[in-house]
Amino acid sequence: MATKHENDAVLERKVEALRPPPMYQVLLLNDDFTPMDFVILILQEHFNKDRASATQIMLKVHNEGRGVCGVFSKDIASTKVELVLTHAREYGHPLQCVMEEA
Ligand code: TYC
Repeated sequence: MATKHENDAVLERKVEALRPPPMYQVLLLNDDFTPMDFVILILQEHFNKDRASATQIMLKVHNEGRGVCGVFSKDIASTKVELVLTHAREYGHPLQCVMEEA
């Protein structure tokens, strides 16, 4: 027979199965060195933004310090962060990209 503790684990698994998976925002952070045009390209290439909305997001980051690029599952968000950071470092820019639970 299952112990009380085992029953708790089974209940928690059932609750988890019903809850939608947690989602994560991917954000860009401002810095003084990354060129504005490079940030716009990042938003177009990695987050599927058109030039107008990429420009808006870049300016929001520039003026307010951070801005949301998109909301994704944990694995996709984490891969986006890694690809953006790799891309930025290849071009020698200090651009920072992070993820946060939405
Ligand atoms: N602040 C940068 C500049 O003046 C532009 C910039 C925007 C950098 C957004 C990073 O995430 C960023 N060139």
